[in-house]
Amino acid sequence: MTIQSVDYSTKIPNNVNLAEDRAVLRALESWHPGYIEWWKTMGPEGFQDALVYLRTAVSVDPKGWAKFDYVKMPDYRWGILLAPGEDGRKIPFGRHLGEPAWQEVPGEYRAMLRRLITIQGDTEPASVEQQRHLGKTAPSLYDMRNVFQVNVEEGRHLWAMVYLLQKYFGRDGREEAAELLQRRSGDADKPRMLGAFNEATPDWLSFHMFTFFTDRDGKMQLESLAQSGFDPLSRTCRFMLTEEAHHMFVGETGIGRTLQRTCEAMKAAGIEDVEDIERVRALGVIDLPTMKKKLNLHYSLSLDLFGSEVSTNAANAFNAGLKGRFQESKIQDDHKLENATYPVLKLVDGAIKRVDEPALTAINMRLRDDYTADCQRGLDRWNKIIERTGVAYKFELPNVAFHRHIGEFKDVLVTPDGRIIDEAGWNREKDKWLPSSDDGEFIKSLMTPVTEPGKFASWIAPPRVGIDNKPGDFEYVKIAA
Ligand code: BYC
Ligand code: FE
Ligand code: FE
Repeated sequence: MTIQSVDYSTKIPNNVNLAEDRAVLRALESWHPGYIEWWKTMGPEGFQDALVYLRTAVSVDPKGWAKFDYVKMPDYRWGILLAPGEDGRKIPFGRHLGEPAWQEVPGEYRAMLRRLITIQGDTEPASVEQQRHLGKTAPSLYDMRNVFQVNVEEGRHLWAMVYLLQKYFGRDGREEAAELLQRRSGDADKPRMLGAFNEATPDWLSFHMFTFFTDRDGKMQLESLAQSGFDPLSRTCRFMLTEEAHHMFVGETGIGRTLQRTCEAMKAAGIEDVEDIERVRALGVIDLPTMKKKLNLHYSLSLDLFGSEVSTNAANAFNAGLKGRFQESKIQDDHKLENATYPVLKLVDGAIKRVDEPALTAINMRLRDDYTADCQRGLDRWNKIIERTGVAYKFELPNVAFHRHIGEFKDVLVTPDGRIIDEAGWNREKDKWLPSSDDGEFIKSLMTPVTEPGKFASWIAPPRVGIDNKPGDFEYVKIAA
């Protein structure tokens, strides 16, 4: 199997031989100006002329696929890159298990597949829109470069889905591609498709929580789609996952550095009581209870992205061989799930209980469980950072029924420790569990930009190593005068 190198001779870098696929190349080229227009109006505000030290994908070889250089974001080479095909790949699950993977869209599944690809595509520009103001309050040039890197790669993920739509779905695909540039995050008339992508990302604490929790939903969904029997989707998602790892790194280390800074400042000031919020805030750092509230918010919003616990959509997509489970090939079962069950958390007579459901309809729940376990491993690493500083505090994930808008628990009010309460109780306590407007104001007060190379805002520690092994005072962004 050969790894196809990337063709930079066409306007759109690609490893899918676009130069000889004239119809698709034309469709993409006519979509391109609208994309650039979208990027300039909805992408990072105030930094379109800045030179940013970005990585660009130049191959799909897992070792060394990226090249780093200064680039103005609107000139970024957004490419169409698919992981190499596997000779003789078979559909790994569902009713077509063992049949050759499809290289074209199976007619009977066309609508379902188009919907999955469109939803995936819609989240990518949405996140760029949500993050467009962050450059102006970046705590360092290093962090500013990271948000821009995430943004250009989410832009590339949109290209990836648009390529699939235009190549495989004809006129409908071109219409979907056009609409992906028309919806807007948070817009009352034409919002983005999924809830969490219409929420604001008002500050850097939210950005880091978002890249930890919501990009991790991206990872789980892409892993499931990477199993797809529709081979072009599988290969596309496999390459996207290599980029996704950096997004989660930005979130995990961003929060880790914030924790580090807060705990060290508390220790230096001799503050033992984590709840002594006023004194901690006076140090110019973010208190741990406020960070916990942001964690509660972003985790619960991200859980909603898994859909309902019991879902016939999910069962149909699995049966059809379009969307599998996390690490499908490593699971020891029949990969058809016709007779299997899976324990699902449900509301039974006013209590949260585990109930066995047909495993097929519980596909979303299973992926969500795998997601929760993955999140927990990240929390364990954060808790080690806190522990090493000697501060007595631990992050925990809230109960999955807490603050939900989709699925089994959307109509009940539940505390972070899983007790169902009434509305009066919720209103009394909710500011202890979710960021209040006061918390938002406080965080905002810390979001003053720091643009001197090697310097960092008061509330976040420097990273241990630079991007691309650059020294601490490297000028990651050259801001246009
Ligand atoms: N908000 O059967 P149900 C990423 C709708 S993130 C609004 O429960 P299903 C990224 C649903 O559409 C990954 N509506 O759920 C991260 C359906 O409507 P219809 C994005 C929702 O279909 C950071 C109805 O409710 N990729 O990449 O099994 C930065 C019943 O649905 C929501 C994907 O999500 C919601 N949260 O599962 C950048 C993968 N949830 O059909 C990027 C593709 C459900 O009755 N999408 N509904 O009109 C899917 O696999 C599925 O569509 C979902 C929903 C998992 C999202
Ligand atoms: Fe993405
Ligand atoms: Fe991402």
